[in-house]
Amino acid sequence: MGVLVGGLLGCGGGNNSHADGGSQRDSGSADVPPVTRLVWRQVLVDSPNAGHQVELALAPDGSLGMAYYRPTGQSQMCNRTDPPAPTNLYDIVYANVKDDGTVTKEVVTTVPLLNLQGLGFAYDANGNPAVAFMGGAEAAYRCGGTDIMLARRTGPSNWTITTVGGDGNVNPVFSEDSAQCAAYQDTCHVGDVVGTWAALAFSGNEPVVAYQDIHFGFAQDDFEKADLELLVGGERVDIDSVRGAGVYPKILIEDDGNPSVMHYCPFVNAGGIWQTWKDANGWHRQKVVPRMSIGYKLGYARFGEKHGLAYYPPFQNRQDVEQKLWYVESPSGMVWGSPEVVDAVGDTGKSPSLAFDPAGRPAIAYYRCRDTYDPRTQDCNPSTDGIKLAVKGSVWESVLVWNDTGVYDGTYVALVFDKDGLPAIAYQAQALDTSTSPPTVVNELVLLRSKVQ
Ligand SMILES: [Ca+2]
Ligand SMILES: [Ca+2]
Ligand SMILES: [Ca+2]
Repeated sequence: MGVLVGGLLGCGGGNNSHADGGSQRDSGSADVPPVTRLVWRQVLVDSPNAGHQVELALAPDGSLGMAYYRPTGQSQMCNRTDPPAPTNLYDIVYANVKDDGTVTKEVVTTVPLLNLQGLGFAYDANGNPAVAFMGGAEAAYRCGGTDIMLARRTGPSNWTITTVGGDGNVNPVFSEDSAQCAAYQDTCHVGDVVGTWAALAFSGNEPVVAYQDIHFGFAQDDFEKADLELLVGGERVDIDSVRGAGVYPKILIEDDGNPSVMHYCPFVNAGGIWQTWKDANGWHRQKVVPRMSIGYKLGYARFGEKHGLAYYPPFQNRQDVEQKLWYVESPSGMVWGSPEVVDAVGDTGKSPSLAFDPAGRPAIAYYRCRDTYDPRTQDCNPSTDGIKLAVKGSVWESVLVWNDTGVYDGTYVALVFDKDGLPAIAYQAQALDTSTSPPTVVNELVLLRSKVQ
């Protein structure tokens, strides 16, 4: 444990629902406590430099699993640039926390990456965890891993890693995409860099992996014309082609076993948040949220037929939308209502993670950057920030779950409901350790467990 544990963890603050990417059975009504009656305790999962882009899931055995990046502090030289340049090495870590607080951690693999751009985490039908990520080989013009990879746990500290794809040469499912791809010099098929923004879900034991194809992966044009690709039914397909889509994807598996993918397109030609899904009639897609800048990451979950999406628009000179937490719901998974503001106090809603509680109420865990709205700054305030949880009964009710002064508590946030139907939140706590010279940044991965007061 790091020297900041006392500072980070010392200040006591206070089913069957599935979080982002999970599926959800109807469970009828259930007794659920008001969010204001929950008390919280911290479990330190990893320190001193852990929790980057953490994803959280309820394991079939009732324990809680997490996958995240942990910088190794090491790098390797890449000769794709002139002069050669170092590429940072990151551990991908799987952590498991049992009810009694026992924490186990395993390094799944170590990958060289230019940027951290997400990972997918889920349990298969046999209860084995799996991680989808960008790794594998370098590309012609890009350093670090440039393939979409899948790691599946086959035993303690034992992971079988396969390459899902090394390039983006797969066919679009939409005929208009095929036409557009052809009009852009066959862009959707060229290049050798895939795997940014990986997402993972299981249809039974069959992995469904969403990821971007960024073609050659170095020019602005490559990102503007990125594809969103999907491994589904053992086959790779292109489900959104040459429009720059596929940022922050989340996958839900519907009752018929087909996927519904929510993803963000930051570019003008298709800007906004899109839903792309398959049913017995084939593939469909629609824009759910109009064009705006969206911050890391999307919350997407369902409860029976009801689907929900949570998102956070950062500063963009649009006071009507920015620096608030938003939610939009669909009763069917196909027709969406109007977006509603969940929380608008200060700069709030970063890293939103959505799950439904056992009564079918949407719940969102997120980071409040500061408690006052000020479009002139995007700096967070460690005194007035913190982890928040909002739950919608008849109206949205939100509580501050945790805020330690001097700590940025919530740089990455993930929510699930545990086997008792109570919310659990994984987050990264970031603080400066001034006992070292020079001071060092400490990134702790913390799991918050709740019980009814
Ligand atoms: Ca590649
Ligand atoms: Ca492609
Ligand atoms: Ca704080």
